[in-house]
Amino acid sequence: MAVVLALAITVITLVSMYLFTVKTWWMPPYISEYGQAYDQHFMLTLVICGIIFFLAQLGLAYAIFRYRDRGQKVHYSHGNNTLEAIWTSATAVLFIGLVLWGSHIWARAHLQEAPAGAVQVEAWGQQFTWYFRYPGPDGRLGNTKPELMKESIGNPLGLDPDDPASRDDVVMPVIAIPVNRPVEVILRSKDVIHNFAVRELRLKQDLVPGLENRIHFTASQIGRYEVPCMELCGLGHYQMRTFLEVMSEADFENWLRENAPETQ
Ligand SMILES: [Cu+2]
Repeated sequence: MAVVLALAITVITLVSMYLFTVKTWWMPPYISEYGQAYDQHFMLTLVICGIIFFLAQLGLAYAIFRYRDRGQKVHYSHGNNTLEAIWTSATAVLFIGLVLWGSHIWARAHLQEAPAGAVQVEAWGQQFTWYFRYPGPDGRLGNTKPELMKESIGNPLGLDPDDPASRDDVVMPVIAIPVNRPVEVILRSKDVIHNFAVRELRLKQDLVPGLENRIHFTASQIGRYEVPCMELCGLGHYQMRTFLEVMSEADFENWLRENAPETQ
């Protein structure tokens, strides 16, 4: 039995290593300025963890095989405190080190301010749908009021009709952006925590009720990319998805104009 178990662990280890090495299931190519740095850091983490995984699993298989029951007398072991202390601190140093090493990539998208002139889009999460708001020709996102939020009259975000800046705001169920231009997305939630994630941008950020979380990026490839909600937000979470449409500058201007509200 021990021999079978040791063999099974070895086979599972080798198959897992193979799948990662030939990249059987892999990320789509990146389209943002963070892609290269993120992918490099991801590979570094994967290689380090892969080597540790490989050695640990083979060690386990070896121990199962070597110390299998052959009718010998059982020897009781208290373990080894020194070894435990060494590998626990080594793990801590390794993981905290990887986080510190990679944190500047994260900070570029999440903490640094968006470049001046970035296209602003407000992204709203709501169980279980997305809304995206553009400032309109005046370049200003108008006031919103929670008490005015009403889907049935076409005002899901509670745009305030008394604020002139709100009147030209464009509200859409998909997010369109121009290619090769900096975009700032302001993330807000109407109810619970949601998560805005686009694999191709290598970006992921929570939408937290009461906060305005900002991220920025420049998309370099025209196309249509999935935007799933990446935070389990309730029963309908699985259907909370929309698309990021990266367009040429001209197509984007047209799209905004076509979807502008009638009352101006
Ligand atoms: Cu959600």
